[in-house]
Amino acid sequence: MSKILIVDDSATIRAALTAAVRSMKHEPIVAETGEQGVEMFITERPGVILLDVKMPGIDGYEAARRIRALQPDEWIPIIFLSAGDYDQDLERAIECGGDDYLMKPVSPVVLSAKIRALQRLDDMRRKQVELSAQLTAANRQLQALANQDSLTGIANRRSFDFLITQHFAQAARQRTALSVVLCDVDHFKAYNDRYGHVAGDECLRRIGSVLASTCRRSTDFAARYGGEEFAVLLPDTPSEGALEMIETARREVAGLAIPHELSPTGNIVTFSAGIATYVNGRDDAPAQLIARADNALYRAKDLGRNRCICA
Ligand code: GH3
Ligand code: MG
Ligand code: MG
Repeated sequence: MSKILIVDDSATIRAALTAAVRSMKHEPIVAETGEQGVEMFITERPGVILLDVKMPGIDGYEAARRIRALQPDEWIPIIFLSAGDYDQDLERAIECGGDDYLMKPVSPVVLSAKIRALQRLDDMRRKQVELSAQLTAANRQLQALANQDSLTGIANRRSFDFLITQHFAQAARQRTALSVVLCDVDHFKAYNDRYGHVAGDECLRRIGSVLASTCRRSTDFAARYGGEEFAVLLPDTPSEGALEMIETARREVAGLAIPHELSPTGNIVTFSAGIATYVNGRDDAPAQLIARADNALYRAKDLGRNRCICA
């Protein structure tokens, strides 16, 4: 059962339509003028509107226009009722936002069939709107998954590559600093050999979450770069700031004291990091900046690991 709004200035027609709507097991709501019809549309939220064309005050066309304007993104079936010239009125009715047109006197059988047909359309439209909302949500979820590393849950290489391109261009344009940190877990092959890959995976998860949580600013960004390597992007951050950030993360990972009895760096899991900072057009492209960070990382490894070195 749905609410059917009847708008007609004639008491006889209102009574006839009310009876017809009741016999269809719908709930009739009645308005005597176009203005009242618009009001009742707002307060009653009917499922279908039966709208007389000729009424004192605003006519049916104007009432339909106002109703459509109230809900530009919604659709509610409107059937015009008129005694006028069929072809011309029908054209105008559709133009004013109506969906169908009935000649008076209205046959209850025809009215019932038209209401059913329009309700079917309305149901289909609702399902479509719902489906489209589900699709949007699924797309959003997919987008998030495409940018996420499945092991650690932090961002992946793909989103890092995308963001570094953006931030590099912005740093060049606005003459700001952009720091990149590459981190590599120390003696991780030995860790896997000694404790197994499952433990290795868990270790990477814990390091990833330390790096992500050490990113304080909303533009700071940590990603798994590949294997046991992580990358951190720090826009608008000079090398001293980047060093401070990654030292905090390094100490925190060491503080986890994950046992690694084959590691010479204190028999715990540690990582090394290389920092490079773009400033004053120093690098031509993101790849060059990353290469400098990579060189610094190699130096950190050479100097004994478990340390952070600036390029
Ligand atoms: P270094 O201190 O010089 O970095 O030594 P390393 O052993 O960490 O370096 P190497 O590149 O020789 O080995 C990296 C190891 O990281 C090899 C591989 O077993 C491990 N690894 C890479 N990706 C994953 C992963 O997703 N899960 C686990 N468990 N291990 C991984
Ligand atoms: Mg490595
Ligand atoms: Mg390593």
